[in-house]
Amino acid sequence: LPRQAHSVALVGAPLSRGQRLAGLRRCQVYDFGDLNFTQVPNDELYNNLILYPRTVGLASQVLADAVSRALAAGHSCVTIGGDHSLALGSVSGHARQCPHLGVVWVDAHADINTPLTTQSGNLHGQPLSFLLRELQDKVPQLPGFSWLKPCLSASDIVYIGLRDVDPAEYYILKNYDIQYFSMRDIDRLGIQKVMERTFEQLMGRRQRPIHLSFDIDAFDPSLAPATGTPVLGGLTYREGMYITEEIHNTGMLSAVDMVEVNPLLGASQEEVNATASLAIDVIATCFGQTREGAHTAFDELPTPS
Ligand code: HAR
Ligand code: MN
Ligand code: MN
Ligand code: MN
Repeated sequence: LPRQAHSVALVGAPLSRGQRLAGLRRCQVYDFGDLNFTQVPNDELYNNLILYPRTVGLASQVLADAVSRALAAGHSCVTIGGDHSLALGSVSGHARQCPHLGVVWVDAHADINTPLTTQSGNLHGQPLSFLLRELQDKVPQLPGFSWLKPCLSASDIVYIGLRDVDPAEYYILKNYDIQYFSMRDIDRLGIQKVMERTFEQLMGRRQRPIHLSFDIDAFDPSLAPATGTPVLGGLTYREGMYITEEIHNTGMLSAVDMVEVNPLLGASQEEVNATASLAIDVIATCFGQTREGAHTAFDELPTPS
């Protein structure tokens, strides 16, 4: 059973064509390992609305191969975006190695519009519709997407942090019985119960590898201002750390996406830095950083001579 490996592969995925603002790049963690995504020439709108289908489709295909290779080599894989359309690739590549994975999707948004329900035309609001088996009769074939096979069932997904859900997305969540914990649910239950129920849903019957897809806009905009679609009333720092501590503690974390950190959108360098270091704390906590300090070895107190 693949579980959290003791080495981590970092894949930089500077994909920005799944939304319409320029500038989404990976956070500054390492200066190497960005995939080479190319803008497909003459990438015309699909249906007069959807932006860059061929560019996003091709980049996701390249990312799927990279994630799959990293996992096959025995690493856990962190994909540093980039916008959330890259989950098309990271989840597909992960599922190639771990067909029974479960997804924890931490986000203000549900990102499950179909190409026929999207209002914005941005693909970062749609990745889960392409990945979900149950939705395939509702999803048209987009140019650049022929490689993509749906690899998730509705019961394989749990959302945390929702507070900006479109009408068609709400219809999908309800009709396909997808488990979600909105900010309101976090207010009611508290983050501890939310995490208990998350793992009950995903691992109640058997252990399975976890894919954490973490959109930085899940946090409150006061903490993560440098992002394209901030929504008031998001996660506190403590809730975010509790989520990732608990995910680490399962021992089953296999892949992480960190997405929608956009340095061009901070009002100041301080805002950009705050957003980036928050993203770093999320990733570090996923891999064992604790608020109690237990991750740093310390063997012996010095004795006065
Ligand atoms: N639901 C809206 C749409 O479909 C907004 C989604 C966008 N934003 C994101 N994704 N950052 O989580 O366009
Ligand atoms: Mn998202
Ligand atoms: Mn979002
Ligand atoms: Mn550990």
